[in-house]
Amino acid sequence: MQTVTLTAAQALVAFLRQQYMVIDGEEQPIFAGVFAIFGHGNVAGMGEALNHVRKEFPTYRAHNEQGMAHAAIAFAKANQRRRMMMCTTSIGPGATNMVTAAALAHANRLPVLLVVGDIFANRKPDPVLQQIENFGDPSISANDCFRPVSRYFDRISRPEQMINSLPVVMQTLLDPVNCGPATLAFPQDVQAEAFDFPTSLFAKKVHRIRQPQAETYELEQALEVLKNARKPLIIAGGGVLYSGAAKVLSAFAKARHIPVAETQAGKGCLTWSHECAVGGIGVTGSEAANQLAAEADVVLAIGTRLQDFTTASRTLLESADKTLIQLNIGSFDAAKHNALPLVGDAKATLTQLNEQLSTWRAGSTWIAQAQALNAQWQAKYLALTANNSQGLPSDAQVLGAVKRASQPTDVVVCAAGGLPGELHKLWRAEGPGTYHVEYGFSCMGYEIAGGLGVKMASPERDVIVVVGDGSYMMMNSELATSVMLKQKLIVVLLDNRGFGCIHRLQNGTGNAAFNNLLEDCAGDHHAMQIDFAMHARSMGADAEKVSNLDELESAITKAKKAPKSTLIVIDTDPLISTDNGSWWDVAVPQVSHRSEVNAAYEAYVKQQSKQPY
Ligand SMILES: Cc1ncc(C[n+]2csc(CCOP(=O)(O)OP(=O)(O)O)c2C)c(N)n1
Ligand SMILES: [Mg+2]
Repeated sequence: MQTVTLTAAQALVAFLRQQYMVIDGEEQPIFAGVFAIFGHGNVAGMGEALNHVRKEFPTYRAHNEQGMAHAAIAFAKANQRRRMMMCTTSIGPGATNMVTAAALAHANRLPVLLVVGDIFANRKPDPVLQQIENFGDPSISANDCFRPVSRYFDRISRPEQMINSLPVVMQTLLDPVNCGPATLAFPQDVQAEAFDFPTSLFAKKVHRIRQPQAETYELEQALEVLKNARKPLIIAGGGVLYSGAAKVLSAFAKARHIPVAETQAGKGCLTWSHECAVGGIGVTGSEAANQLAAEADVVLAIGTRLQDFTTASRTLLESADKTLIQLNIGSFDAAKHNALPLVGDAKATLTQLNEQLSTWRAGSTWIAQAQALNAQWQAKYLALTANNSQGLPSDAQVLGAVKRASQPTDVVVCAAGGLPGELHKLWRAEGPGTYHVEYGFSCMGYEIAGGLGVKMASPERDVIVVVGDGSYMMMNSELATSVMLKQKLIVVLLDNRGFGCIHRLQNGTGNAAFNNLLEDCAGDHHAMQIDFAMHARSMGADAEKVSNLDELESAITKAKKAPKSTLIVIDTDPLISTDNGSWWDVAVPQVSHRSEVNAAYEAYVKQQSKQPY
């Protein structure tokens, strides 16, 4: 057997560089590079291996491990899970800083390779700096925190374990069902240890994502239901985009007269102006989509995990007179909500359905009704996003201005706060790749770091990050990385002086204003006059504060021409959001000394009675 002597870290890097994917008929390396923050635990071993190949396989230094992993995860999402990155950290806090990002990738089913430094496998110098020391089990380290938030977890305690582990890492990262974070806990002594690896481990490997068709029995069941449907509705989730099924869906919906609503992850499957598009679905959806969902007799959910925001906490899709078909590549998802399962790849299975539905299409009155409802919603969109604010603008009005100043090819990026709801309802997405909202984990602090990953994945597009003051304060340091790496972002920061959406939620559950808006917090809120523009400027970005929507539009136009990242701040009203009449299950206290809470509890019980269980 031919062998080559490499350290375990060198072997990892050599292996990753040989993994390819066919994208649009062209072979491309799967790994675009590495985000690394070095420390003890990776600087000597991984650092040496990465430095050696830095020209062909770039390493990027970020400012926060969670941030860099967000960027890597966003990169994978923007590449429809076909290309990705590795992130490596030191042991201890460097590693655990990345646990939140692992959970984010896990919830969103997005691939990322996390290589976290670990304590010595030989245990000679124990306890080392940053070692947690589990008294009863020395095999446990801080990295065991990654287990529940990884799709694959291995601790490499001998270099030769790589030979078996690496192919499983690839299988996990590329499997459309199991896809998510793969974590290698990599003890620092093992990283640096040499082994005679078989050269076959480093042969070029070209991968493809599996796209299985549905099996006959489930397909026939679904066809039977669809052919008898009078009022069918499609819910398109992120799986449609990952499967590359957007075009097929667009043609299918058009030919079959089926309105299409979208989840957060699925938004952009159709352009907003598509004749079957009815907007977002659920708690943050359009009134058109939600009314159609209430009336529909058959709901075909495609590539969605149907989380509570999509189902309005199970009050929207589950009723005796509705049949739910779950077309999903994962049987775990397909079986949810007592649905008729249709297990298969979205593109392959939609193609099968299309072939076998023959001339069937839903009645023309149903699609006409959908179009009429959508027209009403579009009129509401125009009213809500118009530039006519008297006082501070609403989030919706800011989004209207951002949209007017942007191009159809731009990508909007967001994750948490009030903005994702407003975006889902009111952003006119222009097709796949133009809408990137992380709402599986809705993680504050994803926005700017995520924007960086999106920009690295789509250099030809302008990336517009919209972010609240709360999220910005939680994590903003990858703005400096965007300046250093010349990955230009346009960041629009909506400053409503606090956690506006949680303040509204608190109020909606009968609670008093407390600990959300700065003015309701302990301490001297007058002392909190954060100059966000100055802060961004100090990190090398261009920045300005604008005082109205006209200035905002001009500032975006200017930022689009600028060579580097720009942050634009605008003050907004924390009390206004767009109501679509839908319900979200947030547990209200059963007893309270506040009469408002007691009233909210009564209303809560009424809403709960609409849930099936
Ligand atoms: C890491 C993290 N911590 C807490 C939350 C809960 N949370 C959701 S939105 C929010 C407030 C966001 O404030 P801001 O970014 O200013 O947006 P706004 O609500 O004002 O629109 C909080 C605390 C979260 N989603 N993520
Ligand atoms: Mg805020």
